[in-house]
Amino acid sequence: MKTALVLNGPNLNLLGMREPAVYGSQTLADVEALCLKACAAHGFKLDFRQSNHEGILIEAIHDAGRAEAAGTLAGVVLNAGAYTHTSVALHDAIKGSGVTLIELHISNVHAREAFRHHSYISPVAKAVVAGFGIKGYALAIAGLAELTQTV
Ligand code: CA2
Repeated sequence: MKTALVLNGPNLNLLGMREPAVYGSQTLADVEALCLKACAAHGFKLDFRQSNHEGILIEAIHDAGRAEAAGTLAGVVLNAGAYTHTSVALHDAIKGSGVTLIELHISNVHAREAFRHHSYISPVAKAVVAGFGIKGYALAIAGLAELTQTV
């Protein structure tokens, strides 16, 4: 059974505590429970993480690239938070690791402020999910199953 890594970036630990109009009222623990269900439905083990530190996210992506090459990881669902719009380092890490990665956003970033319209992740992502609220995590996991299906 392969693992799906769901990686969450800065401030996503605050989910459900502020800005419910944008991000909903469910917490990151609720997101993890939803991901666990989606992974079970698609035959994945779940590795669910959050960090506010760019370097930790980068190292997790490097490790994920090695795990995918070794055949133990299906790929990554990444909500890079605000690093989406700023991080050349994350872009380079994704490209360099060769990992299969789905970019995810809870909100529709294209319907928000102009500074959220550009993503450094999109050019190196296999696919992008945005605007479905936290249900997008389940959709991204289903997408990862679709992308990695061998039969
Ligand atoms: O829509 C998304 O998932 C985002 O990746 C969320 C990021 C934002 O910077 C991106 O533009 C879009 C923000 C994550 C912080 O989430 C908070 C949740 C509750 C309270 C404060 C921040």
